[in-house]
Amino acid sequence: MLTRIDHVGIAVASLEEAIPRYEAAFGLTVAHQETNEAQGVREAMLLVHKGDTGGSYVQLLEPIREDTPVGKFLAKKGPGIHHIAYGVGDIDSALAALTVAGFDLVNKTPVHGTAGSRIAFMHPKGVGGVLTELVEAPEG
Ligand code: CMX
Ligand code: CO
Repeated sequence: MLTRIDHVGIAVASLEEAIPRYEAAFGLTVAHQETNEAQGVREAMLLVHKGDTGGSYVQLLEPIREDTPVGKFLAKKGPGIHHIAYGVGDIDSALAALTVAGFDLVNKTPVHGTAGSRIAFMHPKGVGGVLTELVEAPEG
């Protein structure tokens, strides 16, 4: 079902502060930046590796408000790893299979993710405390 690690999501207080750290440490560059109102974040994707099935990224996440998943996480736990995201070829069949297997899905149907991708989250309680995202890359 899974085709790659698409990204590791990292909660940060400030993108302006966090991006130069990844540039300086690893020479990564920002491949994409956007605000996703529905997810409550400003995000920057830094490319780590280009693979056969799509890229692998570090996703830096700055909350746009306190009352958002990343805003609440920062307030409770401080900056750090927020979620892991796996690539899938067909997110609809992946979600159907996870539903049959009894997993608790935050998104029962896909929602809008980075750069037009389709994404869905599994609740961390059902995955050993790991907030888990599935990503179907956009066409082309
Ligand atoms: N990783 C692991 N556990 C987490 C977590 C995370 N990122 N966020 C919350 N939790 C845990 C909390 O520790 C808490 O556990 P306890 O009950 O043991 O204390 C529990 O989940 C509830 O935490 P909460 O702060 O009350 O948060 P909510 O219930 O309001 O929301 C969740 C939790 C997972 C439903 C919400 O964060 C969510 O919908 N996440 C998916 C969307 C998202 O994260 N969007 C931002 C990223 C967008 C992107 O990647 O593109
Ligand atoms: Co993500």
